[in-house]
Amino acid sequence: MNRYQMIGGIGKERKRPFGIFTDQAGYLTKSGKRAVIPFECEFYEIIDRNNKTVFSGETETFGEDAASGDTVCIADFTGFKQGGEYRVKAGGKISAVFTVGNDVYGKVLDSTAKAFYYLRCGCGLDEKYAGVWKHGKCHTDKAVLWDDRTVSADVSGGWHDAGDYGRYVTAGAVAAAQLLYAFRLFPKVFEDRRLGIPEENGMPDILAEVKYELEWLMKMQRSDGSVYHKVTTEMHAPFVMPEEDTETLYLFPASSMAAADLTAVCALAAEIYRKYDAAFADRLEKAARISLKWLDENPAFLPFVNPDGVNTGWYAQYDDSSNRFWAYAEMYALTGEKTYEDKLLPAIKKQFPLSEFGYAETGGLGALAYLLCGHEKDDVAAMTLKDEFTRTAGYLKKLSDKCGYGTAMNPDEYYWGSNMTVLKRGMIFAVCDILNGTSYREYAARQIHYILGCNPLGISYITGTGEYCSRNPHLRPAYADGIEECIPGMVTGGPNKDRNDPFAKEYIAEGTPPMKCYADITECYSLNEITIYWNSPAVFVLAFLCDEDKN
Ligand code: 9MR
Ligand code: ZN
Repeated sequence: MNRYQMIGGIGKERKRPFGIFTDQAGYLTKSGKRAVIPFECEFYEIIDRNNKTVFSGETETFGEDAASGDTVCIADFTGFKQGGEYRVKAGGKISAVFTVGNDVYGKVLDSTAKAFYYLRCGCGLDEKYAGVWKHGKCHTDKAVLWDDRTVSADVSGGWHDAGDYGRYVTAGAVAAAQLLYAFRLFPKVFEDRRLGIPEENGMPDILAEVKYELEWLMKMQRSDGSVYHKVTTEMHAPFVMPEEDTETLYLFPASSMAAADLTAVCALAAEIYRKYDAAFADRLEKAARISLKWLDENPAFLPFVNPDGVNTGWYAQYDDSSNRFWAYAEMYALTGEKTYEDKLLPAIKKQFPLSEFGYAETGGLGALAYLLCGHEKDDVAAMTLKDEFTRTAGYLKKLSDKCGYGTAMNPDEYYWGSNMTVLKRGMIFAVCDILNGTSYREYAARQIHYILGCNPLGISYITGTGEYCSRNPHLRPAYADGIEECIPGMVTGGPNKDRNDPFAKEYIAEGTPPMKCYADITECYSLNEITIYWNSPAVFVLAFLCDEDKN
């Protein structure tokens, strides 16, 4: 059985229950509050749990929205500041329930952060932490070298990448780095935050969780500093629990992206963990230095090519310059050694995007490392990097204003994992807000509002959050555990106009507006999968919104 014949026949989606769209977690008392009404109407009301009208107003006409194909009106109730649980009512339709208050995103932040625990590999999930979603130890066998079947190594640990059970270095390093930056920029949000996961040396839980991935990443490093690109089975497992996936694990060849990303995330982590666990920080720094040496000695791009017949993820890249830039930037940030700065400065020539926080394009992570570091900086370079964030945020702000649902996206950008793009753009707004003082906060919030239900399907794309949310993600344990309630806190990929899987093609008619090319159906892996690097930008933006200092 493979990805294409998983469950047997395509199911039907649940009926969409709401006709007016809001963030189903809610709105901070002081912040902007907008509901989107996908039809023309003049007035709206806010009703409380007893159906009593507590606020009303006139809608604003937005007109035709290209990405959804809807003609929309906006109910802007920013002026309503009374804490409680409400719905919006207009034209005989209602919205899902939402909260107005001062801590509306804390719970969803907890669940999106804890999602990583549920994806842990190489251990069992204990009932104490995982509750009904506990499971046995998985993927603990040694992995065999793809290129030399006589050699095997222990690379157990880390997080399952996604709905599949593969573990991929570039994806893992970037997800870990986004979480580490969330901690670094919003430490107060995480310092006392208990996620209900095993504790580590008295460090904040978010760091304990990321440590689990970092330990695995270091196992993927070879003694010469090169780094295996991924460890997976030959073919994706069928829809079974992780402990039932006992096919041979393979270690696939090294890539220069893997070496660079490992260097970068270990250098970043070395600084952050020193305060909590000096021995771990020393190991991270050593690992970073070994891989950096390998990068220095191997300046040519070393691609990863999925061998014939292997159907697990590829994470293909055709250039590694943004990854190398990120590696040198983090090493400079960690050590202040000029040789690293000399290597990173020439890279700021814009042959790759400097504000991207992606699993492949990592220029924005390098830019953050340099801008936030405490060492002496080249003024022109620092200005260039900061300007790039500002320019990008300015451009994205315009996109958001042009969209009825407030996403900072062009209508043609809803491709596989579009929710990640929305959230990464939320990160850019948040970063800009931090670098420039406050002016983009509302735009960051709008990206979260869209993810949590202010979208033309009225669905919250985060499992377990909201009255109507993704419930059937393409996530093996979530299907195989037989438990009705889905593992919470998982960000699904979202609308994909290209409908890159046969089930999506069957279920969603050609010509459907991009923002509506989604279905909450397990089989639709190009719409409804989850991944660690779709969750990590959600954690980042939610942490930004939870940071009282930034409110
Ligand atoms: O997230 C990736 C998406 O951007 C690509 O378009 C897609 C096809 O190459 O692959 C996605 O990554 C998948 C990875 O290869 C394996 N694990 C699941 C990932 C999410 O679908
Ligand atoms: Zn596993």
